[in-house]
Amino acid sequence: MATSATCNGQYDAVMPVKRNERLRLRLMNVANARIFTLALQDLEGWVMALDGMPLAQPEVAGTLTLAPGQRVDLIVDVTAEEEALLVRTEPNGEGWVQVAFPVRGQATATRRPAPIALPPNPNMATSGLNDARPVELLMEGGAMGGMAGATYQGQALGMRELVQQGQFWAFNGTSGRTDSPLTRASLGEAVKVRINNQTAFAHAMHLHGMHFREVLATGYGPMRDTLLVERGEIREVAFVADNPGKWLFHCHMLGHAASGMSSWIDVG
Ligand SMILES: [Cu+2]
Repeated sequence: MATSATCNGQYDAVMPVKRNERLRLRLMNVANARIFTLALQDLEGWVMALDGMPLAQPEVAGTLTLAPGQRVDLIVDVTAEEEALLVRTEPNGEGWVQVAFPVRGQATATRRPAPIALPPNPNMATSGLNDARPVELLMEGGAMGGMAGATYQGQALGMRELVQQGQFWAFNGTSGRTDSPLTRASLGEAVKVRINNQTAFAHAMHLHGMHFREVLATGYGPMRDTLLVERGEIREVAFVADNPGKWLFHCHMLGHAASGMSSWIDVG
């Protein structure tokens, strides 16, 4: 049952709905490694927020990719006559029903107009990102990664010795969390982290304490706290260090985090 996946703790989850009913769905990927590829069927939906941060404008929901730790808030109208679905597509192309929404009766005779944006959260204005200080994050290791070795608990170890310690991955040549952070930011400083995934796997990089925006050729992406970085990709995220503390920055595939992919950022 390699393709089993539950919803609210249930296989074959069923949620009865009414025709023309408006639902607010919050999808959270709480799997520890699986990347979900989801789509609505006979439901018309809008993405309202990502990782708890409202979008400036709702976006029509197409294919939804959810890496471990990522969240998406949807507003969904039931357009089906008999049954609507949330469908999951596996990497091999197979389609599975993640949730079935049988239609029982009608909520209203006509549909409501498209939703307007949610009000923004505090601290969503991210001015100063253009002048952000660059920080490098090189991700290495894992099977087929070709990593020769890394520093672990202050010692330079070869790959075989790392594996004996349960370590498979490294950030900037170091496996696991250390006393020194990835970077120290002063309060209010803008920082951008260039995430260079030189492994043969995708990783869901998750920042605690603050949200970031991806640096794109067209500007800045939506505010979120978890970014899926595919194998071989280089992606950049920028944020204003506006929350004092020591914040984890780690892969949200928790087996990866436990075996080397864990770091932290000091804001003070
Ligand atoms: Cu990972």
